[in-house]
Amino acid sequence: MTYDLLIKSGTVATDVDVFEADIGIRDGRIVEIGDLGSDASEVIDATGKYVLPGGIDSHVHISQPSGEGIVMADDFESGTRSALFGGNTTILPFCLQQRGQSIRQALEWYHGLAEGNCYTDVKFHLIITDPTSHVLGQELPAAVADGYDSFKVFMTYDDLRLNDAELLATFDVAREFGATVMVHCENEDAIKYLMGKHEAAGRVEPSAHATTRPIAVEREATHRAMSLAEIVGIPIVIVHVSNGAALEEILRARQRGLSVTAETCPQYLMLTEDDLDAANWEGAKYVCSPPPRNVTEQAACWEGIQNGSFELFSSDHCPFRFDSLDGKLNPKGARGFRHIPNGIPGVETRLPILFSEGVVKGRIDLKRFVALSATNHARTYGLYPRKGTIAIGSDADLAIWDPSCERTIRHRDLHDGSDYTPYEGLEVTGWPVTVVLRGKIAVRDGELVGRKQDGSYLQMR
Ligand code: DUC
Ligand code: ZN
Ligand code: ZN
Ligand code: ZN
Repeated sequence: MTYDLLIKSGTVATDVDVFEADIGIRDGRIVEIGDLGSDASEVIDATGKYVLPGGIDSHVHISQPSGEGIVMADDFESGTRSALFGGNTTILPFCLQQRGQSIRQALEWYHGLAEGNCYTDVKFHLIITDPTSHVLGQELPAAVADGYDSFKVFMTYDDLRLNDAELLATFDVAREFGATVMVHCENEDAIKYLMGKHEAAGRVEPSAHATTRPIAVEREATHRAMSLAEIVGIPIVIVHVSNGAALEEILRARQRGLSVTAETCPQYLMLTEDDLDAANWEGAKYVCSPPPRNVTEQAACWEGIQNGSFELFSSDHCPFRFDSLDGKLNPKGARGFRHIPNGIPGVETRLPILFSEGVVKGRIDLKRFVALSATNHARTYGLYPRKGTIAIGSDADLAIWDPSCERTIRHRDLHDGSDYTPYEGLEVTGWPVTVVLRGKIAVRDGELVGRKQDGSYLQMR
């Protein structure tokens, strides 16, 4: 058989198996796996390398309107380029319904931004902020029928949050039409109370971001979101879990029989609230929500990764610049913790960090790495088995990793539109050197060869 592309002699891993094999690709799909000779238009020698499913990052913010005229540091072009260099072939960014906007308007605008500007495949989650009876009765069911079958809701932020009645009503639409709901769990009233206390005491520096959003704020909201899901009778995804207490709530809910999918992110393994104390307002570089915690909670998150309590490991890439550019992008350095946009870049560093800190340091094996980086995302959001695995018939989305490549993470080497990385100076072992998107080489030995027209929108229905 002749292949368009043949990847020879690599160590292939899925979420259940690790084996030496060649992978034969034709018309963008994997057509054979085994000992396949050399009859191909192009051959990649993967001896000594790991051949893994292309990463799927199911929690990414790109070009999301962020209030106060703030513009995110990544559009689809830079965001998907950065994702690609980090070993990803699919990302799932959020299409925000702004208050007063129809879901159709939001989708048209967001598709317009993505069209022709993606180096990876993409599929959108919706963010529902305005669950009027028209939205819940007509717009959302129509969107779900068109394949927009996952949405995020927020319990915090004035511009985004839903109250409990709105959460229940939105969950009910998900139940009726078979959509997947992701919830950002933080108690807004408690945050507001603490913000008032902090400001009255003159505390406006970045570290106040962490102390106004303590663990109890997240734990309570996590419990409440799951209780509401239980009342409605839907499965639920709890995103960006930052600590052991929230995870314990999740385990208890599972014991009661609720289906909960749990996600954590690199920042909760690698950063702490002490990073927010950095001098010269540089603590703003670590402002994300929920905030980084402490080493005890880092260990709890690692344990959840190791024992399978977390199915998903996502970046929550939400990039803002630290310094402003042409006055257009609200800088992270803006004075007053309330005005620092919440979110940090990380779509390119997610997998190298998990590989180095997880696989190389012996905390997880390669199969768990694949599950956390790709397979479980595909299963959770309806992309499996087309995406997220290495199998005959699946899209040939592959990342070829050099497991012994040693690198120091430097912002200047990354490909996103922000002006810093929170992981500057972190030494990692292992990097995805070649990335294949639907059978086309997109990154070859660290060089971009893909084009921004190569990514597709994943219309699954
Ligand atoms: N929630 C996210 O999911 N990302 C960034 C900020 C936030 O609050
Ligand atoms: Zn969130
Ligand atoms: Zn997010
Ligand atoms: Zn730069």
